Amino acid sequence: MTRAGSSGAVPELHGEGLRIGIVSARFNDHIVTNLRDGALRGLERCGVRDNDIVEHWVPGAFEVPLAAKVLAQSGTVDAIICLGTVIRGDTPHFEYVCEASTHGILDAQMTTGVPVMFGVLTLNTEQQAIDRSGPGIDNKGDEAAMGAVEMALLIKKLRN
Ligand code: INI
Repeated sequence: MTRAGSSGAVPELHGEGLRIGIVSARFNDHIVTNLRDGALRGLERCGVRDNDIVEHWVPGAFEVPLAAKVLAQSGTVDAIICLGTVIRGDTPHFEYVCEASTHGILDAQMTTGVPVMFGVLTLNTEQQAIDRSGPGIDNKGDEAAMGAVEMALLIKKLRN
C-alpha cells in the first residue's frame, strides 16, 4: 500500500508481522468508534493481521497517554495508535484536556522509543469531528494507522 501525499518518496507500507496497539478514548464514542474503524481499515490495507492488533479503551483523552505509555513499555507492540475526540465547550476544560493528551502522547513516544500516533481530534465543532471520521481514507484514524505502520517499519530499520 502506498500512502498518498505530495512527496514521491513515501514508502510502500508492508505491515505483515507488525504488532499494533490501539488506545481509544470512550468520551464522544460515536466519533471515536468511527476513528477506530478507520484505523482498522488502514491497518488491514497495509497487511497487518487481526491477531496482531491489540485494543484498549480508556475513559477520555486525558487517560490515553498513560495507557499508551504502559502498553509501549510492555514491549508487546511495534507502534501504538491513540484515538480520541475533544470538542471545545464553554469552559477552559478543552484546553487542559488537549494539552495533557498531546504532551502525554508525545512523552509516551519519546520516553519509550515506540512510535505513538496522535489520532486525537481537537475540534471547535461536532461537524468538524464528523468530517474527519468518515468512511474514506481521509478518516483520521485511517491516517494514524498509516503513520503507525510507516513509523514501526522505520524504527525497526533504524535499530538494525
Ligand atoms: N475527554 C475527551 O476525550 N473528550 C472531551 O471532549 C472531553 N471533554 O470535553 O471534557 C473529555 N473529558 C474527559 C477527560 O478526558 C477525562 O476522562 C476526565 O477529566 C477524567 O480524568
